[in-house]
Amino acid sequence: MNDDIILKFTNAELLIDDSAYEKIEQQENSLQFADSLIQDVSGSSDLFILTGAIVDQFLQKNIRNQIINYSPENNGITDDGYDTLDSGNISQSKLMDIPFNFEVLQDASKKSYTNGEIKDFTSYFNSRFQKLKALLLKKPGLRDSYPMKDVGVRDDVVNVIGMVNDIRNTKNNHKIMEIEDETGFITVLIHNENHSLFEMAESIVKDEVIGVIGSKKGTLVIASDIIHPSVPRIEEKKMDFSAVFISDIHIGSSTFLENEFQRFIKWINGDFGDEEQRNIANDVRYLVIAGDVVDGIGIYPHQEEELTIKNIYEQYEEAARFLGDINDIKIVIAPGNHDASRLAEPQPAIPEHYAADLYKIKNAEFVSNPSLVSLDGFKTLIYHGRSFDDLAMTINGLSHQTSDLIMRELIEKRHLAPIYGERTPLASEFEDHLVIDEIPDIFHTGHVHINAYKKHKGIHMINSGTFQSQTEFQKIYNIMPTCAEVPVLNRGAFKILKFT
Ligand code: D5M
Ligand code: FE
Ligand code: ZN
Repeated sequence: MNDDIILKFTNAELLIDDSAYEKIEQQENSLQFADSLIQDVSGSSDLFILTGAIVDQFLQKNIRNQIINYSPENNGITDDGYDTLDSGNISQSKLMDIPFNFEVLQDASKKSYTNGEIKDFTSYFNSRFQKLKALLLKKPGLRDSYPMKDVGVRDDVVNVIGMVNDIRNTKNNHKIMEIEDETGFITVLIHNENHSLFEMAESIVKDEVIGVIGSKKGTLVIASDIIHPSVPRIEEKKMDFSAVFISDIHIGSSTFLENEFQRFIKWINGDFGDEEQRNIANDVRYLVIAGDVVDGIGIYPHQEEELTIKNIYEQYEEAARFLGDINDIKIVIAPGNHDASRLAEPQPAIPEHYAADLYKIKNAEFVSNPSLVSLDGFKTLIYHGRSFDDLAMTINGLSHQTSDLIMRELIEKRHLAPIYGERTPLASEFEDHLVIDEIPDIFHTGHVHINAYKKHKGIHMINSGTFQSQTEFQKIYNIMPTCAEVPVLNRGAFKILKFT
């Protein structure tokens, strides 16, 4: 550790955490940086501990200031191209023409893919286990955990971390769960008289990784506590821009809502809606699309009967005609199960080969499903949501209508597709790319075609509905989509704009 940095903060009577320390130390001129940071935060009387997030905010602010004050091409406010808009209350972010501070933090597109041999399967599960175990080991209750092979020989409290092999109800309505680590396995009983634990265990699924604390009774372990990797409450940052989230456009389908989508494109360009709606549009810097851009071809039997565009290249050409009209907004595009990417997750970005015209759009960025991007410092986890089908089917009380509850489960389990081998095809990679190792500020999903929003421990969890009206398939399953209702994070406030 650099004692001089610590000394500066001690003298300023400020505590700093490890993450803040690392970020400060990484700066080119770390001591000078520490001075400016101390000066910046000294005004806030309620600051108790300086966290990594506060350092990020300071960095962000600094980048902004530099751009606005010093960059020769941004030496003033310009309204070029915005003369058709109501100038009454146009937000600053567009007028100032601040360059996008966009970064791809995690993307599986360019990682090497395996041929799916058995040894890969083993390394895949090992990767999942090790990543989640590392998160669990940080939990206070699990610091003293030990290998499962020792459960038989130790007399003290059972304290282990394992992957769930199987969980089921007994005939007396207790739960029996088998869990495994790299040294062995144990059978755990969750007694139905332990009401809160039993209720919590209702949402445990096969292949997730958990901590178990309990006591031995013969060959069984009676659970007294079960611990998920979970997330701490995150510190909420001030958002000084707006971002729009959509998914499941399904261009090419006869149920694609073309007029509604056209209105949406006009709105995002500031050419549609009342004054308030236009003001929101003028503040938008990012449009994130979480998959199912097109309806695709050969996705389900007899799909061609429901397609107006039967050629995948032409579907993407049509998508490019719509999205190509969007001005000055960064468009982030991830694939879904209807797009022309490999089906197994992680799905690489939509290939340029299929979507040449989309790739020509100046501000378009193509990322994998899932991926983690930074939108002006806001970490956004994008996942189409295929695993929601499995979770809705497996966990009592969860359904396609309550994807906010599903998203909360995924965040707590720190995995985007915890159940292996159901409807969500997962690639047997050497590494499990679906572990949520970084805590996002925004978690954006789609697939279920039904809007949902909840803030969980400071994370904005958004499901962005669809631009496709109810399909024949959805009629059978009584799925009522929320069509053309678009979620917006308007400077941190959640809003829904309707284009019906
Ligand atoms: O999914 C559109 C909707 O249909 C979404 O609500 C999920 C549901 N769906 C799709 N496929 C399945 C399967 N196999 N099981 C259960 N529910 C499903 P989309 O991806 O747009 O076709
Ligand atoms: Fe879809
Ligand atoms: Zn889908």
